[in-house]
Amino acid sequence: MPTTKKIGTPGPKNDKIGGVPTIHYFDFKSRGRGQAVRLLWEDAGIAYEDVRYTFDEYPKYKTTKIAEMNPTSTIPVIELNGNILTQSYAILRHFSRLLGAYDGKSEEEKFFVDQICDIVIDWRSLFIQAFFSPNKDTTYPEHCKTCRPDFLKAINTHLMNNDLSQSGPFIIGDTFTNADIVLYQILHDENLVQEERKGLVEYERLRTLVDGVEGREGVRNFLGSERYLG
Ligand SMILES: N[C@@H](CCC(=O)N[C@@H](CS)C(=O)NCC(=O)O)C(=O)O
Repeated sequence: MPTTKKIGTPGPKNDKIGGVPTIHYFDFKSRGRGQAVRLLWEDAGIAYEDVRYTFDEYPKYKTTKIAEMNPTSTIPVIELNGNILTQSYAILRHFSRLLGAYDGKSEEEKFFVDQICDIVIDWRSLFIQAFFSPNKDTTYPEHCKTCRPDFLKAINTHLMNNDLSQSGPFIIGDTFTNADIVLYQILHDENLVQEERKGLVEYERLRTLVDGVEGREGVRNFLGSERYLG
């Protein structure tokens, strides 16, 4: 049976999004696409219900409950007021719009947010392919030597060169967006933010971004709480 936990106390931000959402996702520490959605809610101070499936029990639910809710039969799946939301990046953008936050203001800023998010989408797909491969012992080290540095360099270069990134730690300087969340989450899941950012020594701009994300009140409280599972 999946575990269900109520997180937080419903407040004004829940009113803004129209209730208390439920997330269905793996019980995979504080990792994965679903965790990016949880992190946005944690940052915003949104109460939610956290339904977690172990990797062993998930196949049974994938073909039943999850398939009934989501035609692609993948997670995360969100329930909110009888509506079902699927596709994690669309979900993040949806909650950003509902909250009137987590996005750029001008078209130029919004484009840059989406552009970095798109790179992270590509990166995560290749990360998952290598990390969950039956030949992980060879595929993941290979990923860490080849694809991963390419993504790190590309994003670091974007942030070093784009004027929008110069006024603060985030992709859009002082403005925290959903692209910062997905970027932080892939860096976290690749174990690059742990152990004093050891994995980011060559990428100063990315270290600055990670410090900025972890310095946000909601994120800091989450990381220091028992809800953070590594
Ligand atoms: N584009 C989708 C991808 C969803 C996806 O592949 N989810 C993975 C977990 S992160 C999943 O459901 N894996 C189990 C499966 O496909 O059976 C999204 O962003 O939500």
